[in-house]
Amino acid sequence: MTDIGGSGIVLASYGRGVLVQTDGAALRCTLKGRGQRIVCGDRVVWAAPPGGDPSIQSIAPRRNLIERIDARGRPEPVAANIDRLAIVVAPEPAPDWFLVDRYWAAAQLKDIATMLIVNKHDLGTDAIATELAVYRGLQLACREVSCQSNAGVEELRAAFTGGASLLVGQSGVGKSSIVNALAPEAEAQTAELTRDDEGRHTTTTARWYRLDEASAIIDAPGVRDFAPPASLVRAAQRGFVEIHAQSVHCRFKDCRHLEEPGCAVRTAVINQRITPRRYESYRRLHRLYEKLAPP
Ligand SMILES: Nc1nc2c(ncn2[C@@H]2O[C@H](COP(=O)(O)OP(=O)(O)OP(=O)(O)O)[C@@H](O)[C@H]2O)c(=O)[nH]1
Ligand SMILES: [Mg+2]
Ligand SMILES: [Zn+2]
Repeated sequence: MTDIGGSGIVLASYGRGVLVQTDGAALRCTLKGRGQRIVCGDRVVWAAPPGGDPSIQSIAPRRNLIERIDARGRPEPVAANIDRLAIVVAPEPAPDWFLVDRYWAAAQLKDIATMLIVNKHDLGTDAIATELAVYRGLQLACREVSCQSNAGVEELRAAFTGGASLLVGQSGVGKSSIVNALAPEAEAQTAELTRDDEGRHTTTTARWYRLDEASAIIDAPGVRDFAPPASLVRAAQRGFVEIHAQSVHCRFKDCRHLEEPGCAVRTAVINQRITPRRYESYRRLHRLYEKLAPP
C-alpha cells in the first residue's frame, strides 16, 4: 500500500495541528517539523501512510501574510493569501479609529483591497457619522450592515464575491456574526468558540469559511492588545493615502512629516485638507514604531 494525499486550504491552525479542506471533508493534519508555521489560508500538500495520521508535506509560496504583534512583542501570523481586508467597526463598542487607520495602512502597503464594514446599523450610526464621512472622502469603501435586522447583508455578500476576505476589528463588533450570516456552514463555527474570562463567546483562532466556488471569508479573533508589526513604519510613509499624496510637495524627499521645515503634509493639516485626527494616527504609528524598534 502507498501513501494517500492531496492538496488543500488550511481552514484553521492550532498549536500542534491544522485543519485542511480537502476535496471531501475537513481533515485534521499534524505538522512535520518544529519549524513549520502554517496559517489559516495557506495552500498545503498533505499525505498519510497506510493506517497513519495525515501530516503536512509542504506549503505553497504565499501571496501575502497578515501579521500582528503578540503579547510578547513577536509577530504572529493571522492569515495568508488574502484578497480583501474588511475592517469591521460598530457604534458599540466605541470605535478605535487608530486601529482602523493602522489596519488600512498595513493593507495599503501590501496592496490588499480594503473596505470598512459598519455593523450594528440597527443601533444608529449618528455618533460615528463624522468619522465615516472622513473615510468615504478618502475613497475607502464603506458598507453599513446589521446582522440583527439583516439589512445590508446581501449587499455585503456581493461585495465579498471572488477571493478571500479577512475580517478584522475590535472584539465584539460582530465579525463572527457577519460570518454566521453569510457562510452556509456557519453552525460548525460555534464549536470554534470558547468562553473568555467574562463568560462571553469570543473567537480565539482565525477560521476560513467557504462562501461559494470562488469566494471565502475568514473570521479572525478580535483585537485586544494590538501593536503594529515593525514593517508598519513604511505604512506610516505610504499607507496613509492622503499623507502620501501630499508628501510629493515636501521640501525633503525623506520627510517624516514631523518637525521638518517645508513639510507640505503639516501645511495641509493646518489648512484642513488633511484631517487632524488622521494625521495624529500617523504620528502615533511613528511613535509606536520608534518604541518597538528604536532608530
Ligand atoms: N445590535 C446588534 N448586535 C449585534 C449585531 N451583530 C452582532 N451583534 C452582537 O454583538 C456581540 C458580539 O458579536 P460577535 O460576532 O461575537 O463579535 P466578534 O467581532 O466576533 O468578537 P470577537 O470574536 O471577540 O472578536 C454579540 O452579542 C452579537 O449578538 C448587530 O447587527 N446588531
Ligand atoms: Mg468572533
Ligand atoms: Zn513632510
